Amino acid sequence: MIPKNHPRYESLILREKIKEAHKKGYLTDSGMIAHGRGEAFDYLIGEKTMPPANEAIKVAVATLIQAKNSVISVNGNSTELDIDEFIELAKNTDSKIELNLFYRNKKRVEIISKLYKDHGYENLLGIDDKKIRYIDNIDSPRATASEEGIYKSDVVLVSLEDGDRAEVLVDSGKKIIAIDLNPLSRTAKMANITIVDNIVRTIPLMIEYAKKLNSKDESQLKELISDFSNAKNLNESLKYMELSKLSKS
Ligand code: PTJ
Repeated sequence: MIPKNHPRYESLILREKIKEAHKKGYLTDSGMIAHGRGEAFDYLIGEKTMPPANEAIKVAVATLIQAKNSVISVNGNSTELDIDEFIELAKNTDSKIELNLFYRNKKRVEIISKLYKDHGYENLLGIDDKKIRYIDNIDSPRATASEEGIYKSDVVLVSLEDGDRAEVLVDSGKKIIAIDLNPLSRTAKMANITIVDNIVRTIPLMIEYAKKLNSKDESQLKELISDFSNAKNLNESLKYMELSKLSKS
């Protein structure tokens, strides 16, 4: 039992959740390592949403609302940390949710599908192996997508994403929104819009913005999106973190 007045209470609670999901078999071993990496970056940014992340969040939400076929891609870690929030965000931005596991196996797909059902979401995509297609015919587990979801999408929101897969998605011409605490990761650099923040803070903020931006017309949304430069935003995050000296680009 972690005492509520512990200075690292929130962070320790998240760690417990990750451990539990791993014990239950739907969060992979590497997912625990990925979480630890995230924790380190979160520590460096003071476990708060930085101003450049807030800006990227607004642009990301406008992009999701404006999309013709937007998809929120989820995996073991993101499901454990934010399942209800992803469902709510999907509802508020008219997006689909697709399961895309880097370490895919039948047991994980079954447990996660059931979790979404138990949380009231019946339409999780990407769970039927027979319906999986390969983006741009790239015969790789990194390029898998469901026909109705990511395969046909124009905008995909990814979090805790591996760089190879982000590259496949970007190369296929889709607009990629990434949430990644590491502004130096390949995914962060490759995406069109990167939110350098913890998904546990980002998704609730995205829901708030979606509620506000839903009433804007297309030209107002376009204006919001057009001024955004991902490279510039990442640089601002790095400066904020005082890690700019580590950046090679
Ligand atoms: O569930 P699966 O099989 O799809 O596996 C997913 C993992 C996480 C194992 C896989 O995608 C992976 O290997 O991810 P990486 O390459 O370790 O990248 C994870 C990135 O997410 C790292 O840059 C972390 O800093 C970042 N990260 C970790 N936790 C969070 C995070 N970013 C935002 N919010 C977090 N809570």
